[in-house]
Amino acid sequence: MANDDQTQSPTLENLHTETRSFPPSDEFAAQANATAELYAQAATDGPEFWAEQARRLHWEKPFTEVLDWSDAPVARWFADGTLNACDNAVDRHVREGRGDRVAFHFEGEPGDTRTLTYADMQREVSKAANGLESLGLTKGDRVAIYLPQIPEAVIAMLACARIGAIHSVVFGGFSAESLRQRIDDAEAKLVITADGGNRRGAHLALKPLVDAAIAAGDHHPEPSATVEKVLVVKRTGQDTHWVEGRDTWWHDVVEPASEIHVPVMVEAEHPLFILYTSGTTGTPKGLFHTTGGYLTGVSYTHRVVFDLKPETDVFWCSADVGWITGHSYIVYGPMINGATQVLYEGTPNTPHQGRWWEIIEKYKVSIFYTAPTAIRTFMKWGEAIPAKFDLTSLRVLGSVGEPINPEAWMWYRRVIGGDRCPLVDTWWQTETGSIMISPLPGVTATKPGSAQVALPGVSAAVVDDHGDEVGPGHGGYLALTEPWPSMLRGIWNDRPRYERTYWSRWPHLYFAGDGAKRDADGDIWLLGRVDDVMNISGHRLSTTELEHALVSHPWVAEAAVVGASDETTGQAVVAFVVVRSDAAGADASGHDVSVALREQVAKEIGPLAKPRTILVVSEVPKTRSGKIMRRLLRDVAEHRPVGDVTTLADSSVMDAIREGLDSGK
Ligand code: 6R9
Repeated sequence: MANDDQTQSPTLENLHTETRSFPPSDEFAAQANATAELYAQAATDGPEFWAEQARRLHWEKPFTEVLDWSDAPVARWFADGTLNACDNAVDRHVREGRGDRVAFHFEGEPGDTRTLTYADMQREVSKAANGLESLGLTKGDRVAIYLPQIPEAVIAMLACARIGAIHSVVFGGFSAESLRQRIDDAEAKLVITADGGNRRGAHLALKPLVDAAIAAGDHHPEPSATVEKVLVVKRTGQDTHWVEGRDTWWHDVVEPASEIHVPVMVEAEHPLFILYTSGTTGTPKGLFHTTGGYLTGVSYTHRVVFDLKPETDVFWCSADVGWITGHSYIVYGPMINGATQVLYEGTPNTPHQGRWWEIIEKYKVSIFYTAPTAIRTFMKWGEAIPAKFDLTSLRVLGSVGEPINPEAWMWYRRVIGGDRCPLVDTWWQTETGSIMISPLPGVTATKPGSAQVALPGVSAAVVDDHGDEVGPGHGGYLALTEPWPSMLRGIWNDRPRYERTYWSRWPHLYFAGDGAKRDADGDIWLLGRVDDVMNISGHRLSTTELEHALVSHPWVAEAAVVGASDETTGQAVVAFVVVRSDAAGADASGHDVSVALREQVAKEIGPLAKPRTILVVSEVPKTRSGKIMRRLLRDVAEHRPVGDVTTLADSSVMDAIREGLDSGK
């Protein structure tokens, strides 16, 4: 969310410098989809560059208009063209002779598998689209999808797109109350769910949460006014309460439906989906994306950032389809590009800590896209685990979701990528729809910890409080300076909030909410959300840089840093660290760890950044999408009762941290 405090100096104290650099190999560069000329071409062509990318899609009616920015900050791209997202992601491949290519190798957590070719996908989405229409759904209706990570989640999204309905996927880990909020805000007519999913070897029920969400309850005296039907996929086979007349089985509606369905062509600006993202305050924002521009952005970036060769690569994005990463880099980008993918239902340590590496070996995954939080977890488990598997099929690695610590980057590159794979750190947001800042494999010499450069066609800047660009070596705020096709078109039903949140800080600049710096080479470093900036004795320090410094110590697997108010220094650094299981010399009392890590920070950043307090914990609290919840740690550091923990992936983490503190650590 936008930070309204305009008084702070934007200059961050950036003392960490990175000298390691990994230029692309000649072999990789020779075959890469991206070339250095792309930057020059995009700069010369302006919006026409995007029109060229958009023409790779299949348009029923080709567009003649490119960008209409007259109603800024709501853009219209390719507005007089018509197309269908599902037709582009599925039917087109069958039409053009690629029907036998595998679209998904699905792997359930219990070990069940399913292979779906593009021709299979066409049959499945057609039946599902006919099923949805038989339930009375039509163009423009909203559908809430609350499913585990199973093929039906992808099929349901694409079936909505096929009939012009707007999907709103709610991550299966969210509570009934969160689901209800999202159903109400979008006025969803249908909820698609499952009896349950598989999680850590157990059956996790979903349908009871849908029942609770729709019914009257503590927060809602009335039942949902909009939901007419609930469509239920049978996944686990567990007992399920049934509301006659409202609930129907997916297999009863979809299985008997016809395999023939003509996709409903929509205008380029027809909304494709709503996806809710939590702000730091207030209700979740229903960000929405439209069809033509979004599909252009995700397919272009997927092709150039991951160097996809659809005939030979196997792509695996480990995100959940309930997040933007799953929307853009499981469903729409890769499928438009005709990729073969892995879809995995479960957790990385079920039934053992090598499950992901086993999957990479089994399906010969060649492009792997995951999050720093996962990498740090694997570092904690130790490199002996991935060493047991053959990972030589890998050729490109990607990271997304948070700044990746240089040491985690180096570990990912060496242990998983065998020192051979280009590693792309991709910065983007639900709002941006597709990757905005990233190295290009085969072109960019990569630098551990930095997302580096705006993609060809994207205009990013690091600016100060006045919106003026800072020079090399300086910090400020990340802004995007020109409209791009996959930009959000707004917050559902709330244009004022859209303008206020993203466009009010500086005129004509999109405020991303992230701190950033330019290093001496002009490369961009992301420094976390601006609310995560600390002010220590008048020096502005980024929590991210401190965390990088801590994680660069061999004992530390993970670190979360917050600023706690301090009478002397204004704020003081409090660090929560997870010690690696193989850390030799770390004393369990935390005493030696504190001494060593304070020195480490002094050495890497400077004495003023030395943490006042270092607390050794077993885990740091994270949201379900893997972002550290510093707000809760700040409550602990400032001895306040801990705030709302409902969006935590595991709420017991905070109890454990509290208990650790109370027992004198
Ligand atoms: C795709 C996604 C967006 C926020 C964003 C930033 C952080 C994402 C990052 C990164 C540093 C990266 N973020 N990728 N920070 N380096 N490579 O995560 O979307 O869930 O909307 O989060 O995530 O803070 O503003 P979303």
